[in-house]
Amino acid sequence: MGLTAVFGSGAGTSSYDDFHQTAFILLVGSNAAEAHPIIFHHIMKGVRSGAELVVIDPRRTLTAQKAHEHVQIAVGSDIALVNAMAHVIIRDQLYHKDFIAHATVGFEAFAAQVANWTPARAAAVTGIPADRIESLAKRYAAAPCAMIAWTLGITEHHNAVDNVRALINLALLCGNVGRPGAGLNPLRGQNNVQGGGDMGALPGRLPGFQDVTDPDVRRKFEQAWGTKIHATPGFDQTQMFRAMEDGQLKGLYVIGENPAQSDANSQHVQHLLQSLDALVVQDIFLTATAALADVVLPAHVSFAESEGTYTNSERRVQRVRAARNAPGEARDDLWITASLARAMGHPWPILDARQLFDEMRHLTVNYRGMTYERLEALHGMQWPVYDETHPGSPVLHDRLWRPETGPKAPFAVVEWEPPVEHTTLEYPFVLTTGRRLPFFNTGVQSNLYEHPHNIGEWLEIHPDDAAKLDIADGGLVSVQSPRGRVELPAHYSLAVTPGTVFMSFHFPDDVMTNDLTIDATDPQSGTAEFKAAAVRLAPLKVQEASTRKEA
Ligand SMILES: Nc1nc2c(c(=O)[nH]1)N[C@H]1C(S)=C(S)[C@@H](COP(=O)(O)OP(=O)(O)OC[C@H]3O[C@@H](n4cnc5c(=O)[nH]c(N)nc54)[C@H](O)[C@@H]3O)O[C@H]1N2
Ligand SMILES: Nc1nc2c(c(=O)[nH]1)N[C@H]1C(S)=C(S)[C@@H](COP(=O)(O)OP(=O)(O)OC[C@H]3O[C@@H](n4cnc5c(=O)[nH]c(N)nc54)[C@H](O)[C@@H]3O)O[C@H]1N2
Ligand SMILES: [Mo]
Repeated sequence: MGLTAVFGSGAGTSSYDDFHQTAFILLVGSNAAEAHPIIFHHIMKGVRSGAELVVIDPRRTLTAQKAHEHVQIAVGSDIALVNAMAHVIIRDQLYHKDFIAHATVGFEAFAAQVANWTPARAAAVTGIPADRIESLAKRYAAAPCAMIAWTLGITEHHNAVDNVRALINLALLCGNVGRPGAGLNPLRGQNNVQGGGDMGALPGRLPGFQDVTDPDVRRKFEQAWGTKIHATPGFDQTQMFRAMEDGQLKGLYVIGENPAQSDANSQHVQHLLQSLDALVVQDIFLTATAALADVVLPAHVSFAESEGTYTNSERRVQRVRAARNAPGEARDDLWITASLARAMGHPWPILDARQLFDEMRHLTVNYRGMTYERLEALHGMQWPVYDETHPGSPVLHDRLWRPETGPKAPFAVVEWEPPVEHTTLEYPFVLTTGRRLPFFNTGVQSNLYEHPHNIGEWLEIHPDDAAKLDIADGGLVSVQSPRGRVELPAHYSLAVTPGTVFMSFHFPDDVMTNDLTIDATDPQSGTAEFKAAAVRLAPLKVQEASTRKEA
């Protein structure tokens, strides 16, 4: 959303190689060492070539431990920090005047607003001393080129888009976009998140991010597909659940997702899923969501048994091949979808992935010049690829550096807001949630195997907090938010600061982390504030513990 608003496309602007040649890497709200190991390998390659690495994270993660500087910021205070960095850069005239004049709009209004964000004011909000903010700003501005990368610490907040816009402001200020070693990179969580977006799996977009409200775009697809396309965007996932609340939406078809355990405020989500007239779940495992379904479509064809393409965080489209045959009568998702269409009276042929790819690339400028042959010969290609002689695009928005005119990149005025749920005497701790290296999301794909680390969920708590509450290391605690309560062992950790606790959401069958999280969402992106909820903690004696399983 944030990148689209500024540059017209929602994708990382540079390549993994740019991490190797950059002078400065600002990694914000991202535990890349545990959650993006491949990109982190590229980041560390850059560090070995001399880049300075700064990690902004409320926790001292594995990633933070590898950084030259760890900025251990208060949860939900990134905008205050970044606005103050911009304040210093503008006050000391360290910004890129020519780039701003040529390629951007809105600088004056932005400068006027960040003038109010002195490092002293930001220090009070972020917990980072003013002199460290000054120094960070000056080092970022002095770097000949710098990369900014971010993930969920930025986007899983109720003001996610503002968080992203603040980071884009910083890059625009120093001309750190559209040239080698500089760029803005939202690291993609799952192997094909970018590809899903590229294919139009967004409520208002057709393949290639083409806008469904544009009549010319609709006409093109209507001709190709022989069908009428609605001019209004559909619901995003958050809106779907709101529409269920209002009784407007009565049927849901879930493919490859486990929302009963992965969505915030899950008691409420499960209640809504149960109230549907029809819930259809298509998954390779019988998930908690599938357990609530009226119909389960077993899609027993995993990534290792599929043909097709994935698009990664640097917009590189790569071929994947079936490494083994699917078992028994297992069907792939494509076969199931086409068969459903036929059962509904539409004569869809069963196409293979390559035929679909060819259809799509002729309708999509970004993919036009890609063929399966070229993808194989070139080890994947980075979109846009305009024709079959075009080499692909390692860097986006380089036109901002050329004399030609075109849309300019707007600065945004963004105000800091604290997380929706404030801590109170009743709920005095901030719970932030995220990932741990050996496990994947709701655990459906990572909890079935025997593994020494497979020890279940635990709460990370600072020993000072634990001492005050008489919580033993390894002792059982209850964690309660205004929405729900869980019980789990607590472990002392110096990675969190006093007042903040951390849990993953990898073991929902035993500890339903998302019973605690808040479903406040960003109004533009629809993303929930998974990264900040207010909770209270209490030690439990073993005999008091009433585990979910017993219940
Ligand atoms: N091993 C493993 N890898 C994964 C996954 C997995 O489940 N397991 N899941 C994949 C998916 S779907 C995704 S989206 C990615 C996510 O990858 P990441 O975003 O790196 O993972 P998280 O641990 O959710 O959150 C990142 C960091 O944000 C920090 N944070 C929390 N609040 C704030 C804040 O207010 N400001 C800042 N600056 N930081 C904050 C947390 O302390 C945490 O270290 O990982 C992907 N990779
Ligand atoms: N508390 C908390 N909650 C979070 C987050 C957080 O940081 N904290 N992060 C959020 C984020 S970033 C994400 S991405 C979500 C993830 O939430 P989900 O996507 O709901 O979680 P997964 O466990 O990855 O579920 C993926 C499902 O896809 C199925 N699957 C895998 N391959 C295939 C296939 O080829 N075909 C079909 N049909 N199915 C397949 C798997 O079996 C699994 O059931 O969780 C969100 N929830
Ligand atoms: Mo994700």
